[in-house]
Amino acid sequence: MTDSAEYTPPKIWTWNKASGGRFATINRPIAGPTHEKELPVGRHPLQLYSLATPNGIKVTVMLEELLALGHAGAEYDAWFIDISEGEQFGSGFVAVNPNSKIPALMDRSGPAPVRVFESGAILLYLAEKFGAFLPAGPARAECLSWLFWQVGAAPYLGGGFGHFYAYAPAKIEYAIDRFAMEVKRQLDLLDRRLGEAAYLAGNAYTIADMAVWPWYGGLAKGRLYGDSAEFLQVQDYKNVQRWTDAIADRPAVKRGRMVNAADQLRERHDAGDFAGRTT
Ligand SMILES: N[C@@H](CCC(=O)N[C@@H](CS)C(=O)NCC(=O)O)C(=O)O
Repeated sequence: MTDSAEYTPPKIWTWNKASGGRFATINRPIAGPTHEKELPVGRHPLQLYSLATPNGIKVTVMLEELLALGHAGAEYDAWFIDISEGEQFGSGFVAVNPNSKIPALMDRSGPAPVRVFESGAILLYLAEKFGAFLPAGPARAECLSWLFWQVGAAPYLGGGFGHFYAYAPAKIEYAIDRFAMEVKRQLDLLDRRLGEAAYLAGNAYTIADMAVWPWYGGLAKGRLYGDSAEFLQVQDYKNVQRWTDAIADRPAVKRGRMVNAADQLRERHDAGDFAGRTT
């Protein structure tokens, strides 16, 4: 990396391993496995390979919500994937998610295992499999619109704002300004929508809320990116605050947040694993 603010890109980009910043050690310009490693398989129909990041929490919350509704087929084993150690590049993990990112799900309930990757796709797969948290009729379109909005919008929050505000090796005003503006716009968008309806798709809590809450609810409560809550003045988004609190109160959300967290429940294999634990 050059220190100069006046960086002129070379004709051909080459991989400079010393590019710096948090996560520099796991970023690389090629896909595929770096090493051979099989994944463990537990006794339940669903095998989740994940970590309690905002993307990971979406799925563990959904699974806990399904179990709370009585869907016994949603029982799952959740395995801890340490992305800081490069476990997402093991051959077994890459076979479940060729994109090498958590969360990744293997459904072993049928005659042949089905792999599902991308958190939005996993939420939709589970909602359709169990007929839950995805409304019918016009609310379905609204739900899918917000679900797809989230998977498109979050990289501006995490990869854009979060990266340049908290993780980049240098504070670059242009980059922080650009992404702070976009994230404030996103928060305002959500605030306006949540001023019209209790939840993103309407009156009911759906997979759209499960996708958006870990990111924008986390941001609204100061759980992401250092001092960003003050920097972005997140308390001003009153409807986002109300919605964030309502979802945080759900028992399944409290359980889902603990799963695959290094300091909580690294692995989850049974409902009894939560006993005696609090968020
Ligand atoms: N679009 C993906 C993003 C998943 C993602 O970025 N996962 C991160 C953790 S939150 C990860 O596994 N990073 C490891 C890496 O990039 O090597 C999704 O929604 O599932």
